[in-house]
Amino acid sequence: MDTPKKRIFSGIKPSGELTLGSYIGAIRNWVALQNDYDCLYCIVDMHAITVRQNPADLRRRTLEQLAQYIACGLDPEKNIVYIQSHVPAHAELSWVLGCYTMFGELSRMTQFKDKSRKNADNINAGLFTYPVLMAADILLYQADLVPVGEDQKQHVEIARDIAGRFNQVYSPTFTLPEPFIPKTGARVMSLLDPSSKMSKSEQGGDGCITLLENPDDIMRAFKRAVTDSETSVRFDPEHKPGVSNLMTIYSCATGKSFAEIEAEFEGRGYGDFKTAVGESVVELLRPIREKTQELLANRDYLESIYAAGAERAARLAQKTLDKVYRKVGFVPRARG
Ligand code: ATP
Ligand code: LTN
Repeated sequence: MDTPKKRIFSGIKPSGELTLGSYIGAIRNWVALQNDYDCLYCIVDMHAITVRQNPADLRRRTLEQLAQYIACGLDPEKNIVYIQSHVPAHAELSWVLGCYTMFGELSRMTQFKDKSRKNADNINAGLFTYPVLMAADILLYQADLVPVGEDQKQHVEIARDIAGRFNQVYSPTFTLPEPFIPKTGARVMSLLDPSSKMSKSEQGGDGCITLLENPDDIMRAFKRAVTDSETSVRFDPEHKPGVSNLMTIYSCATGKSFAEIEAEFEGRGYGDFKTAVGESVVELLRPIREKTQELLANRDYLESIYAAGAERAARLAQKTLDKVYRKVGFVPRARG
């Protein structure tokens, strides 16, 4: 008998246009996993509102993100693709898990500290309990693996801790999830400031490449990318963060190894190198951009995808939620 496939869950907030970082650090890996795992890929709109969003933009970006998931190669037949707010069990489990999460452990989350600094006028409770909702996302589906970029490792670890605690207090209920982080491209840095992550909520300017960006803008951004005062293309993230970041991007776009890239640009200047990286990204993103535009013109199709996705997800989620409600001692709802 075949062993059942392992379960994967991951999500991205529709808090800005998807970037080359979201693609290389997350979506690209989702696509690679879709044949060998049983996968759910979510658009986590409830997480997005922990930072103030313009409602019309949030709605537009949510649909755009769905189109982009598919354009990047996620097959909505093979995977469950859906919108978080369409499955109420996320919010329901999140409340319960919050009662098994400590104030102290949430206070240590680096993303909370980081976002509090950046949104000092809106340090709301949702921002603080964000990891609890994320734990609910993952644990509802009994996910074994959570493919994310490096920055989300701490959040998957706290989900695991919460699951372990709940299992300990009651009896085995949740699968303990593990982060699944790519070897190359786990952290794509800003082109203008290679010490900070390329981030979709800090767009504008040439530091960030969005998936829908046009070729001229992509080339301009790469030509302006910050490097260093040497001339050699060499992978050394500590001393040459800008060049190493460009090498990572180039390697992901072309499949070439760092050694091959170093050999290719031996004795050539940074100008040639930046042009080559830019061109590789233009070619990487071209089909994604075109396919996204095509899908966005077909709203009925997109609606049928997210409707079917939510239905399939809700069925799986309800099983876990029922189990949890029973274990904590809630009276089952009367039938009929
Ligand atoms: P925001 O700026 O709104 O916080 P973000 O750009 O950091 O958003 P997320 O929605 O937090 O994007 O991340 C989506 C997924 O992409 C996560 O798995 C995250 O780890 C990964 N990711 C995001 N940015 C990068 C990056 N620059 N390099 C590698 N992975 C990334
Ligand atoms: N916190 C993540 C987005 C996210 C997520 C998840 C990722 C929300 N729920 C569940 C993996 C699994 C982020 O900021 N990138």
